[in-house]
Amino acid sequence: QVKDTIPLQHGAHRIGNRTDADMQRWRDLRFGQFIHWGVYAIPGGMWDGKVYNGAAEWIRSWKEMPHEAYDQLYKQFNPVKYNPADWAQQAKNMGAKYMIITTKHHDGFCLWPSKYAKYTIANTPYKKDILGPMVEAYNKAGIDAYLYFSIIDWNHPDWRTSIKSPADSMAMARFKVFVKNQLKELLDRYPTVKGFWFDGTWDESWKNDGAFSDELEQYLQQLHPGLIIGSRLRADEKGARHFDSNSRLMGDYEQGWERKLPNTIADVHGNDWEGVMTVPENQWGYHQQWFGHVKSANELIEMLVKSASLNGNFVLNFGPKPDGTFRTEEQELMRNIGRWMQVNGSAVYGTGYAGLEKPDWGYYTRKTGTDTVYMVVCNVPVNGNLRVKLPAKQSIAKAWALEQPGVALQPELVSRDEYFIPVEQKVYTSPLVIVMKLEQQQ
Ligand code: JFZ
Repeated sequence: QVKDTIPLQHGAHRIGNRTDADMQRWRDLRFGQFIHWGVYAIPGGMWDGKVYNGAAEWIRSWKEMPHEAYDQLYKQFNPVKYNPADWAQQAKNMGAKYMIITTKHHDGFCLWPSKYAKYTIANTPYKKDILGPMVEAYNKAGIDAYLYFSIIDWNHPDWRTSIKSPADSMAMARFKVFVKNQLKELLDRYPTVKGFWFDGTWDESWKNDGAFSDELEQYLQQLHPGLIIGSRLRADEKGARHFDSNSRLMGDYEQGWERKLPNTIADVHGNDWEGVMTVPENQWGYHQQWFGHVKSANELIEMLVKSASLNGNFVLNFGPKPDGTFRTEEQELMRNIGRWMQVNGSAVYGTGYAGLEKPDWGYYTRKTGTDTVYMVVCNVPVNGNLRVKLPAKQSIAKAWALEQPGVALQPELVSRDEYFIPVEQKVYTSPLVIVMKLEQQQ
C-alpha cells in the first residue's frame, strides 16, 4: 500500500504509468528478446575440464577460474559467423518486437569500441563494433533496440562495492563520471535506441547515492526524450530500490520480475512491468552444458500470454555462442514460438488485462480499449466446455477460433452471464486461441 508520509527528494517523480507515445509503444510490443553476449561465451560455463554450476556470465567469480585467465579471454573473442541480419530475422520470425543487448555485463567488457575503456571489442581479433550493425539490423526488421548496461564493472579500477575510505569515495566519484560518459557515448552512437536496461545496481556504493542515480536518469532522459528506463537503476535517499520509501515505483516500469512472473493482477499494483526469463533455470550467457529443466516452447508461450494478461511485457533470453551463432536448441525455440505467434500473435500484441475472472483453462487478454477478448486455452477441460463468466449485463456477440476465422462458434448460455464454449477434445500441440466480441446489454 502506498504510504505518503516520508518526504523524499529522490523518490518517485510521477504517480501512475507514463502516458506518452513512446511508453504506449513499449506497452503494446509485449514480447522482447534478451541477448547476453560477451567474452563469457568463450569458456561457456566450463574451465579446465570442470563444469561451473552457476550462471555462465558469472564464471569469472568462480574459484576454479583465475581472474587473470578470464581477463585474457578477450584476446580470443572473434565471432566470425556473427551475422546481425540473420539474428534479426530469427528474432522477427519468433515474433519479438523489441530486443535488449548486453552492451557491458558485470565483467566490464564492452561490445562497442568505447573511447573511455580499453577492455572493448576494438582490442579483440574481431576489432569491429558489434552493437551498431545489430541495432541497425534489428531496426530494419521492425524491432526496437534497448541497451542493457551493468553498473557493476569488475574491470574498472575505480569501481567500488562500498565506500570505506576517502580514497574509495574519490574512486567512486571518478567511476560515476566514467559511467555517465559511456552512457552518453552509447546514445550518441546509437540514437535509435528506445531505452536502457540497467543492472548491477545493488551494491552499497550505488544504493547509498540516490541523488546520483536520480540525476543520471534525468540526464539521460533529457539527452534522449522518451527514453525508457526501468526501476532497477535508482535507489531513493534511504536506499530503497525499485519502490521508494513511500512504496511508489521509481522509473518507467517495474523491472524486478526476474525469472518469475506475477500471479494475479493485484501483484502488479497497476504498474507497467516486464518479466525477463531464461530458457534453462538460470543461464543468461552461453553455457556449453545446460543442466536442470529446459523450458519448452509451449511453457514459454504460456508465460508470454500470462504476462500480457497481467499488463506486462515478456522478454526471453538467448546466449549466443562465441562464434556468433545461436545454439540449435535456441534456434528451434525461436522457430516453434514463431510458428504459434504467426497465427496467434494478435492475442498478445497490443493486449492487456481483460478485466475478467481468471479462468481455469488458461488466460484472457483484451485488445486495449476494445470489446475484443482473446481466450488462450492452455488446459482443455475433460468435459469439453470452456466456461466463460462475464460481468453482469455483458454477453458474447460473436466467437471464433483464431485459426478458423470463418467458422462461428456457438456459445451456450448456461446461467446468467455464464457461457460454455465447446471445444474439440483432442491432443493439442499448442495453446488454442478463441476470439470473442463482447457486447453490453441494455
Ligand atoms: C542479473 C545479472 O547478475 C545476471 O547475470 C543477468 O544479467 C540478469 C538479467 O541480471 O541478475 C539478477 C538481477 C536481479 C535479480 C536476480 C538476478 N533479482 O532481482 O532477483
